[in-house]
Amino acid sequence: AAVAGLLPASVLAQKKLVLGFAQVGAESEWRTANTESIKSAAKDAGIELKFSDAQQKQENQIKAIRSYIAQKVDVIAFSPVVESGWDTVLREAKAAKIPVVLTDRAVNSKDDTLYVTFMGSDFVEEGRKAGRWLVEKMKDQKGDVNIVELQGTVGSAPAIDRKKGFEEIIKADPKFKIIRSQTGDFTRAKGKEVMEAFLKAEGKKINVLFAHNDDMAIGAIQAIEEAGLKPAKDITIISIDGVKGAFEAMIAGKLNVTVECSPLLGPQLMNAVKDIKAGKTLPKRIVTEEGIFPMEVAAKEFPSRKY
Ligand code: GYE
Repeated sequence: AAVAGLLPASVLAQKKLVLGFAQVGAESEWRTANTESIKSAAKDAGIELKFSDAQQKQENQIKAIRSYIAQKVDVIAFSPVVESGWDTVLREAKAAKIPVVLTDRAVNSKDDTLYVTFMGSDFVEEGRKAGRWLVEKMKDQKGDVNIVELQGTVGSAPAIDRKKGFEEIIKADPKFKIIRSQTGDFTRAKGKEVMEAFLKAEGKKINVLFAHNDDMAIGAIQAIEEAGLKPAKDITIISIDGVKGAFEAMIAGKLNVTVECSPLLGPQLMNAVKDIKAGKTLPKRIVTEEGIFPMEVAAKEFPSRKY
């Protein structure tokens, strides 16, 4: 305050808002696009961004949040790698009177006063969309439909919710059977590795792959080809995100469908930061709207894809 007294009002008015953002990592094309969206939106909004990458580790995110509290940033935002275990650090932020915004992934804390708002996709609905597409595609199939599932990061909101939404839809018909389900941690490398193991164990029994994100599907496509099978033909492949890599795979005839999940949360987040500092009340939940893209429309849609 002593220093502020020495500054002219015009300079004070321009004092930049500071946002501390604790990112999950750089595990996927989705995440890279999300980071890019946040960085460029901060720049456009004239907000000073402190950014950290937790390499998919909760302890790193907690450290980053604590350092933002110590630096007294105006707002903290983060995309929680897993759902649980945040109450202590969120209480610390609250005690320091620093508002917190959750972006992309949710926490399962019972105390919703620990954050201002949660903006991001409805992951359960994404899982349902994947399930509905499959039910329609296989409606004339008489025998069992054997599904293998590549789950996202264990304990993360998108992995939990996408599984839940997908199962909710397919359980209506007992012919749909999830015969293997394992995490591929949302990465291409792990997606490939786990798919190799699935193929080794189940071979030609596998009819469908449901991957919780495009990157794991893209890794799995490689494994399927290396096993001498045709992706999207011998094995129907469904994934989520709608990144460019998925559109390329669909155009090449190797992926059947992707459910959209938009990572372009940057502009919305910067608006929220400004609104919070202006004393406005935000809705507790801001849901991203999104669609679904089967391979038949991939070539037409590709030029207008932004991530
Ligand atoms: O689907 C995946 C990323 O949290 C929605 O995280 C996000 C997910 C996205 O690694 O590709």
